Amino acid sequence: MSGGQYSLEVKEFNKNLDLTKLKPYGDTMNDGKVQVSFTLPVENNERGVEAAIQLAKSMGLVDTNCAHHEALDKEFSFYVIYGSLMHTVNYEDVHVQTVEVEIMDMKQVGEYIKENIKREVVIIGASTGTDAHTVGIDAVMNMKGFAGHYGLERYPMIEAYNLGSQVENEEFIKKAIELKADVLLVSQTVTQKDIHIKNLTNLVELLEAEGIRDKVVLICGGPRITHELAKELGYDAGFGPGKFAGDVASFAITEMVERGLV
Ligand code: B12
Repeated sequence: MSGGQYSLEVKEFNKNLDLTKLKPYGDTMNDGKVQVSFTLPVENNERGVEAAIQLAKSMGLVDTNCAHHEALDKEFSFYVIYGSLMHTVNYEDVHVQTVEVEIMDMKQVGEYIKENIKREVVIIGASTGTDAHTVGIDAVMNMKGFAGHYGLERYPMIEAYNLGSQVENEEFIKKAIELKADVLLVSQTVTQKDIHIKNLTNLVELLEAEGIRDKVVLICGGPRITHELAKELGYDAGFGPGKFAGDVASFAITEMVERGLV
């Protein structure tokens, strides 16, 4: 197929795309195809399958079919339901708060600090409260990094301290004061019963009580953390999956300079 023919076909195909009525894409535009999977606390049999299909219909799925079902235990069964979603979303009205900063690579970060801050930047990080997950904070901080992105420990002009997991907020603040930290990184993975909200809020309150909230750049991150949530909770920024040391470092040092924390 020639290039011209191909782009003509793509144009024809996209004609049916209306961003004000966005739908999932399966194999034809606007078919709304989705797959949902869930567990029901009932036996794996025809009745369970029918219950699963009815639930899928109540979610707004039509042309449903049960692609897979299996017993997990005597009284628990797992379902995969395939169908077409009736609902649409107006993509033109979808707005999200994101961290808006020019992302620098490791070398550029070092140069920016030398030029604008003129001393090493101290960054401490931890997974706080009862949270035992370390992989997220390690991904951002460890020398070897994650998914091809080196961690902050490798960055020139950055002194990075990874305190690990299950660090109490009080202990975290004590360490921040002791190390004269410029930037505080908090990782929260467990969100059951909104434990992350309570923990993150408590940290801000303690920092305010110590009178140091305005003197540091405060950043949180984790699989369910968004920039919007972080801002709501009193943080300077929030980072979720797909973000790495470069994103965090770029934001932190730009923020330090903008706020005169140099
Ligand atoms: C590995 C793991 C564990 C390991 C952790 C080992 C370790 N040393 O970390 C162990 C087995 C110990 C564990 C325990 C538990 N776990 Co667990 N665990 C996982 C698992 C499989 C992977 C998490 C992970 O490592 N992701 C990889 C990292 C790289 O991704 P990430 O954290 O999102 O990090 C990225 C970004 O979010 C961001 N980021 C993260 N942190 C930060 C911080 C900053 C400052 C910044 C800028 C960015 C940033 O950068 C990273 C790179 O892009 C997940 C399920 C899953 N597949 O995700 C469950 C999961 C997180 N665990 C879960 C649970 C419930 C638990 C337990 C409570 C289970 C139990 N009942 O005992 C305990 C928790 C105990 C405790 N006190 O915390 C649930 C959490 C549910 C929830 N929403 O609350 C999950 C989702 C599993 C599930 N589906 O139920 N777990």
